[in-house]
Parts: sequence; C-alpha cells; structure tokens
Amino acid sequence: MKMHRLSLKDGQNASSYCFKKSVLIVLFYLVFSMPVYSQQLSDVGVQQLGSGVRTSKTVIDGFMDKRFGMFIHFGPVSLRGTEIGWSRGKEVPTVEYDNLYKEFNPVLFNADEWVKTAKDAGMKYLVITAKHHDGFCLWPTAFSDYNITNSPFKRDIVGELSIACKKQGLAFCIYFTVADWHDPNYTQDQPGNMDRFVLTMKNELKEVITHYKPYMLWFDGNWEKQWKLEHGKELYQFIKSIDKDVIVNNRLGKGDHSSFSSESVGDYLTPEQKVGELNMVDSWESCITICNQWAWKPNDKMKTLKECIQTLVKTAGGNGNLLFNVGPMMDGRIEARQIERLREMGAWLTKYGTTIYGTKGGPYKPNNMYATTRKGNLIYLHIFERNSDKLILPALMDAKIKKAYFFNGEVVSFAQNKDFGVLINLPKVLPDAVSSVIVLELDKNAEKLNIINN
Ligand code: FHN
Repeated sequence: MKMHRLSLKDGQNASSYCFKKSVLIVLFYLVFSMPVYSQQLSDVGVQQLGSGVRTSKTVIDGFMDKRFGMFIHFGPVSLRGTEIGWSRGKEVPTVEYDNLYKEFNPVLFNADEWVKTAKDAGMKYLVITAKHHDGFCLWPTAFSDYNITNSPFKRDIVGELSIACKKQGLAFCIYFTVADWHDPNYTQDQPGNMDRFVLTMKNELKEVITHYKPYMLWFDGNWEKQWKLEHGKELYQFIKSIDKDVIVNNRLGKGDHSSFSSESVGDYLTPEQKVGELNMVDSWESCITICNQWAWKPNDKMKTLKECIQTLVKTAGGNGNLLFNVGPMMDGRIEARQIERLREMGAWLTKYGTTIYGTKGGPYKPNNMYATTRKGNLIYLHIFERNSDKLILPALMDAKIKKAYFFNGEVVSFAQNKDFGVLINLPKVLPDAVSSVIVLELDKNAEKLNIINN
C-alpha cells in the first residue's frame, strides 16, 4: 500500500499530526499481518485457540499413514435392523427401544473374527461404537446401569475387541457419543444438568481410556444446543491430561465437520458419507458405509468392489483416510457378503498397498477418471476408466517423468511438454478392472510438488 505523505496544514498542531501518523502505522501493521493470521487459522483449528496439550504431529502423521480403518456400529438396535439412535421413538417406540438390551444376546460375537475381517481387508485400525446416541454402553461401566452387564450377553464387547486388536496388530479406537438421548441430564432445560452430564462423560471416558488405552477417540453428536464449545475444550484437555497421545477427532467442539474453524476442537476433519476435498494441510478422514445404514439392516444395498476400491483410492488421492463402516447382525456376526467384499478389497491392497499406505495425496486432484498418490520420486497414477487410448494430464510444471510403467512392470509410452501436458498411451485393456496403477518415475521428489488444478 502506497504510504500517503501527510503535511502540516495551517493551524494543524503537531500532536494531531503524530496521532494520524501512529494510526497509519497501526493500520499498516494490521493489514500486512492479516495473511499470517489466515494462514494460522487451520493451526488455530488444530491449536484449540490458546495453550493446552495437543496431539503431536508425529502421532497424527502416523495415523494418517494408516489410510484405511474399520468403523463398527453395533448395539441392541441390531435386534430390529433399524438405524442406531435415530430409529428410537420413530420406527421403534422409545420404551421398546430402551428395553431392547434385555433381549440383546449376540452369542456368535467373536472379536478375533471381526478383527481378522478388518485385517484381511487391509485395514490398519478399528473403531467400535462403545456408546452411541441411544446411550447404551457396550462395556461394563460403573457410571450407568444401561450397559452390557445388564443384558443376557453380559460380556465386555469393547474389552474383547481391544484385546483382539492388540493381538492382531490393529490400532484399537473408541466411538463415544456426545449426544445421549437416554440420559435425563443431557438437557439444558434444568440448570446444572449438563454439568452432571459432563461429569458422567468424564468418568466414563477416564474408564475407557485407562482400561482399554484407545489409540483414537471418535466423538460424534456434538451439534445439539446444550453442548457448548467450552464443554468441548474442557473435555479435550481432560482427555489429554489422562493420555497426551490419544488422537481425538473434530467432533468434540462445534461447527462443520469438514473444515476447521475457531469453533473446532479436535485433531482432524471428519467428512461423512462423501470423499473429502483434497487437503494437504489439515488431516482428514472420510467415514462411509459399505451399505447405506450405519447399523445392520437386512438386505441393505452394498457397494460394488469397484465403488469400494475407488472410494479408498480417491480418499488417499485427496490425502485422507477412509473409515469404512459395517453393521454386524443381532447374533454378533458380520454378514458373509460384507466379509467377502472386504476380503476382495484386501486382495487388491495386497497387490497395490504400497500405492496407498504411507503415501501423500496429489499432485493431481482425484476425479472419476483417475487419482494420484505419491511417495519419494514416484507418482502412482490410479486409472479408473479407459475412455480412449490416450490419457492426458495437465503438465507437471516443475518435474520431468523419466519413465512410466504399470505396477506389473509393463512399460507405458508417454510424452510430455509444458504445452499439452502429459500424454499417456493406454493399452486396449487395463490390467486391473477396478483401479490400474501406472508408476511415473520423476527426476525429483514428487512429494514436494504443488497441487495441480486438473
Ligand atoms: O448420528 C450419527 C450416525 O448415527 C453415525 O454414527 C454417523 C457416523 O459418522 N455420525 C452421525 C451422523 O452425522
């Protein structure tokens, strides 16, 4: 901004001149410091506005390298095949819903089998709904009678899954609702109720963190008015005072789940039922159902293998994790067709896992034709559709492709220049029906390239 030189007009005294000058200096400072502030916004989202312990970048980077996890929505509602929490007082009358636990007896529940299904799918972590909005606790909590020990089943589903995860090398994580429609204290009608509610939440959280040592806490249900931003900040610091390394998603504060704001509390973004936007700054994880409903629903429409794999690849191509959801049946088993679909995903990842785990998204933005991930001086070009015998990509302005080949080693011919970009010659049939990978070997570190608008 061009500084305007001020001159003493008749009768104008020195002090007003100095005052104007200092106002200008302050204005100058404010205007030119603005970009710094906006750049810090996502940090603010991450930094919880002010001091206080927060999850280290190393821990979060380790989480983001995992790329693929299993989400499990399970509870007494599976006896009705309706949606967990939301069908209470709708498809299932409230009194009936709140008494389902008296029939809840998933005798075929086998934690090792659930975890093996996740592992065989190529998943690196698992999140169980220890407590969903209906308030039922799948662990023997001392702070509510509405828990698994008062069901015919009695066994600690959360505990058995934490042991099975540790045994099979998956990171064990806990979904913990903020909204609890069963708890009479979860209301702002009576003063003091929310304080009691938050105290119960703290007691239960201390219980699950100290007993099961979760790798991550997946909060949810933070949108109702009785839950305040201050509650979220208080809980975040409370959790950090128990375990400074436990990762916390961004549904403890308020505000939108897909972007950070000054209302955010948590370590990473959680877009839902959609692949998140490419984001190289803020960590993110899309949670998506393998069928449509979160909890089990008979004959619920299941995604095809192509949809499943391409969803995973587009998520990784956008630099995010995919938390893929199953809803086990009332007897405690995951449906055989879902196990089979997950096994097929695992087979694809056994072959192409290096193009997903521990990679960065970009430099191209995912679309319905292709997505890219990158590691070192390699770009992994995932091709979903073959619409012609050539695929044209925007130019890689500051890097040269030295060679290109399919994952099976078959050489791919290509041309590149700054004008028409990168032209890849495609064979008549792509080697993989759901997502074929062409490796582009560059003359420099691909992870340092800026995002290319395609
Ligand atoms: O209400 C919940 C829903 O039941 C499910 O748990 C999803 C999973 O992310 N989250 C909420 C809806 O946003």
